[in-house]
Amino acid sequence: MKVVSSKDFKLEREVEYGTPEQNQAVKEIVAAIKKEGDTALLRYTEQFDRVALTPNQLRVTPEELQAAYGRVEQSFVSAIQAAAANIRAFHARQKRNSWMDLQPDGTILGQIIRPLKRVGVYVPGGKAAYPSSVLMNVIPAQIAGVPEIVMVTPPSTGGKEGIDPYILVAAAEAGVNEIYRVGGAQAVAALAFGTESIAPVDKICGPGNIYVALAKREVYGAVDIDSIAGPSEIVVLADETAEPAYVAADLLSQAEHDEMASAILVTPSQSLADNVAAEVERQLQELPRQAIARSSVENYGAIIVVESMEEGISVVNRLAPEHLEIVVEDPMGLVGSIENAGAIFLGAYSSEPVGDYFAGPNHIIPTNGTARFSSPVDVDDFIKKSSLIYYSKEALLRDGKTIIELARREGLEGHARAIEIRIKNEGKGGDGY
Ligand code: HSO
Ligand code: ZN
Repeated sequence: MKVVSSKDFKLEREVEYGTPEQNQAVKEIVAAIKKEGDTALLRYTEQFDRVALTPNQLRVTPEELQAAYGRVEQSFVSAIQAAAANIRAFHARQKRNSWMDLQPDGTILGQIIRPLKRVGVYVPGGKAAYPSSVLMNVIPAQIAGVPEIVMVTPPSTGGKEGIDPYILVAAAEAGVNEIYRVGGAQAVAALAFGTESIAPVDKICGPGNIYVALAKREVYGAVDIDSIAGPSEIVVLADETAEPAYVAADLLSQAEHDEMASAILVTPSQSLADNVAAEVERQLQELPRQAIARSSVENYGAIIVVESMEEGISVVNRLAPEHLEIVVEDPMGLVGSIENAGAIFLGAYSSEPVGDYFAGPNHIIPTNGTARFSSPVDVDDFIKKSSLIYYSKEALLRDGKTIIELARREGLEGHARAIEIRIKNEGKGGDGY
């Protein structure tokens, strides 16, 4: 892992928008699903996933869901249950209530908070098929009160046996029982527009490959989508009190996600920098996903030596990382200076995987610098609000002239008259003025 001074560090970000061919393919798939429904969905599933299904095989049966429990360890079920309980408790604190403000003149203003009615969660296959992400998408939606949560996942995430049983168990534990064995852009389009077998949803969330990401962009507007997640990122801000082996392990924990994941150490301590570099190399040798993690740290990783902790903080704020670990003598003393970070882990024992799996906060967190303006997934992502306005006659007569002034300034005489007709009819002396 390269050790550089802050002056030599250049921040490079890449967002994948897909090749023109990929964009074209996704447009075609979405259009076909919209037009042909199940017929196109089954055709693409056969073409891309090499699984031939009939319409009534699309949905996972209750027996299959139950059978998945027999294919996983009981210790896994207990672990998922314990994680789910923590994630529920954390997200329960985010629930908002509708509110009304009744003013002395009788005016009532407020917001009605309602859950979305139907949400679709995409669960990818391949190296990013994480049961933990099922919990992180489903639980906030449930706490928001979403009555219908459906899941789609490619038909062979568990190889020849069908869907990965760990994914099915996580879904069942989270309380999802409407699951369809479809993936890719075709699954996203089916969720957005509906087919004979799958009713359309209001929002689609969950990570996926480039085709899934492009399909989500393509259907956005017809339905809501979550943000398009980039590769995982971790920044560790540490001083000389940090244990190099722990820091190296935490950097590698995110580097192993993806060749394009980014793991960065920022420190004013040259000796910590050198020791972490050596530790990363030592631990890499033993890591099962060495090839992925090595490629990540070599291409997107860095150890940045800064002049001071103040400079370190400013580097962190510019990076705006998905995950930030503050491993210094007094982490609480620094936390107030961190303006941009999706999740902040404090001290030597708050290792990043604690948050990935267990503590309770969501692990779907803004990447690619977007923590500057956005937040981790939470209950608010699954609600909508309606404004509530009640004006009494007295309030309208009082404010009417002001409203008319604003309407005429915009050249909207119809707006002005909607108010004026009431003032004329009901105001003092009949003309209202
Ligand atoms: N660190 C990932 C989430 C995850 N980690 C899932 C393990 N499983 C989000 O950046
Ligand atoms: Zn992770």
